[in-house]
Amino acid sequence: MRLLLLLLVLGVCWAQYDPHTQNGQTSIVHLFEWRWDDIALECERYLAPHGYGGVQISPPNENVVINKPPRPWWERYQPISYKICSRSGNEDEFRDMVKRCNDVGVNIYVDAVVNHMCGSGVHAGTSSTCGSYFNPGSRDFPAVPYSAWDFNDGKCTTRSGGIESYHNIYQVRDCRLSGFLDLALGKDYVRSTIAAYMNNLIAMGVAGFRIDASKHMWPGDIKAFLDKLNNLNTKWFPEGSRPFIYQEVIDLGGEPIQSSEYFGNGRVTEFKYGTKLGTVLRKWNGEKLAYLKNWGEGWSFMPSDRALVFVDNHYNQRGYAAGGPSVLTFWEFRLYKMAVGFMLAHPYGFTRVMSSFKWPRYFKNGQDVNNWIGPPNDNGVIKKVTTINGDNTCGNGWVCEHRWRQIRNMVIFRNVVNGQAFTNWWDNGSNQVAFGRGNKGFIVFNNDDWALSSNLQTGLPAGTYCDVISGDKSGNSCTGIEIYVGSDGLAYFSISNTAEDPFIAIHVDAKL
Ligand code: QV4
Ligand code: CA
Repeated sequence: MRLLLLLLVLGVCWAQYDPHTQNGQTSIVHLFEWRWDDIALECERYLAPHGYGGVQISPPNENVVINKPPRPWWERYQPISYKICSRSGNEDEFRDMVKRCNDVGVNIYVDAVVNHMCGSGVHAGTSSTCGSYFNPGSRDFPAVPYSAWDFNDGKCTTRSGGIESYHNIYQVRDCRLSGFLDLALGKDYVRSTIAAYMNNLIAMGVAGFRIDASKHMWPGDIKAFLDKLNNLNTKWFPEGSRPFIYQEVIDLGGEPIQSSEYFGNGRVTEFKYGTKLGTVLRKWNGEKLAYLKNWGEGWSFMPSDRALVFVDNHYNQRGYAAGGPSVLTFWEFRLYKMAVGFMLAHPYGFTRVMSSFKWPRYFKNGQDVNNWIGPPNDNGVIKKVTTINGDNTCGNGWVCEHRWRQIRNMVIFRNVVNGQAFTNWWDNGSNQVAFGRGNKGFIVFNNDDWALSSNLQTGLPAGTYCDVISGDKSGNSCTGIEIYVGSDGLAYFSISNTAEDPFIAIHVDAKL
């Protein structure tokens, strides 16, 4: 009885940290700015067959339209109402996407922008994705509805009404972030309204939420609306499943607000992860791969079971401050593939892969002045993701990092080694390292300026393995490098420092 109670309590406590991914899948992908009809197709034709467990989608609710063609991507972070109506599609298309993705075992996670509405300086009118009227000046959002009572104007004590210091926790929570009208989350009406929006999505079948700008909401206020959420739809999820929650808190240290304040509500984005990994792979500040031996909590990251990790996100890939210049992106594809490969091989955290669109980067005084530019579009209508024949890459300006062979195969690697310990670490004291995951997988990196050639203990059963970085296993042959593991678990690795991808990964599902 006591054990049962304990299990019950544990089960309940654990629930919101569990992404509820299906079929042993262990990673999600952010399909940034994709259309709902394209995501539905991608779930069926690519994500499910290649082991992706879910998709983080862009905010699905109505937002302000900034009429500056090609329209900034960031207009979607200025809500006007909770109608499911955005540049990615309407409610019918949204429902169709959730159903089709769920039907093939790929979950949908919604980016929930609930700290604020649009900017205070936006003109009143109907320039919104569904045409709903709004008036920021009088705090009127009749399509929700919200009115002046529902904002924090009275609670914020700065002269400007905006956040002036990140060292004052009251300002950060109660004042306007970049001018956005700050919702009064202390009010039950606001909490209930937000919960109703999220419950509407849960009923449609979504599996969880990224909570945007969580640092700017009191942890207790977030808890209050999360407590009002229903369990996931039993058409696809086990009875009693709680929505998966990950909160966007940028905590790089040095501020009074810390990620740990939010652990009670769910997971938290670990921004130190990509910042540090980028620094190490770039060999800045005397860093080297050998130092990754105690990667994770050893680097003063949050506990692994609270962390949502990623190499880059939609914000810091554009050079915005959250992480700084060390953050690696698809623009630096060689190091980027190594970073994502390392992340997916390493047991720390729950992993999110980024999938981007290209924009015309243009630097003035070291600043990318085009980083606001929105997704590929025709007169404002988001372009479809086209896939190039014969090859699996994407066209029309979509980068599709998640389809790059090295990344896609490491997503599969992570599924194969799931639950296995971090084992057989090896390093040369410099930038050549290797590690295994129990007796299921092994990975070797060479980021030195000279060749790697070593006999290493892989921990794997004897046999011939296909390197899933340089190629694929197809039938009983391998289109890339082959690795021979002896009966003692040892294998010889040779990686040139000028190799296209200077790393090798093998696992038991790619054994020939
Ligand atoms: C401008 C000035 C402000 C001024 C304001 C007055 O810059 O100083 O106070 O006018 O009205 C856009 C513009 C921004 C403009 C603002 C208001 O870029 O210049 O302010 O609109 O009109 C995204 C973009 C923002 C964008 C926003 C809304 O990144 O540039 O702002 O969408 O359109 C902190 C937080 C963290 C947050 C990050 C941006 O701790 O939580 O700032 N990150 C998340 C998302 C991010 C998103 C938001 C939060 C906001 O990852 O993508 O902002 O929802 O670090
Ligand atoms: Ca706030």
